[in-house]
Amino acid sequence: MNIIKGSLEEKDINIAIVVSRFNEIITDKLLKGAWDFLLSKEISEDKIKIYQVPGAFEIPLAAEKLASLKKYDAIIGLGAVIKGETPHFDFVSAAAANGILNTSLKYGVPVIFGVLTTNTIKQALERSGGESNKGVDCAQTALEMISLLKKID
Ligand code: INI
Repeated sequence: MNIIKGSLEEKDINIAIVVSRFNEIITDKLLKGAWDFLLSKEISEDKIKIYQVPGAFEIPLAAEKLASLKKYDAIIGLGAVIKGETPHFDFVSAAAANGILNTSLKYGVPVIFGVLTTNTIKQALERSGGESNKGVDCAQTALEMISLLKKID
């Protein structure tokens, strides 16, 4: 049985990160996690472009424009949607998830879903810290998918 897997060793690649400003205290940590991980894998700083959008709802549009340029090997969307008293949470989180998926499939480029959807800020803090950080996971997923796609034939 031969299982073909992506590696984390791709280095000469271009990555775009779209990070939302809403809940910045969380998204700053996700961004730092992703950034530090990519640098730890010897991807040079000038190969990583970071774009800020107002909220998670806007991530898909920026990701779509970036994907259409056919310049980036992967796009990472980072955001934090925290449940409030209204259904707004459901609309924003569903729009971000669907939009990111659609862009990924439309352009055949990995668009990584790094939007935390939590009930509380405490849960979001737990998932954006030093031990567990969705930004790190997403950067790893980006490298893995870039590598895997090259191996699919
Ligand atoms: N955007 C987020 O990224 N997280 C949230 O928790 C959030 N809440 O709760 O409202 C949020 N709203 C803004 C939204 O993403 C858009 O920026 C706004 O609706 C304008 O399109």
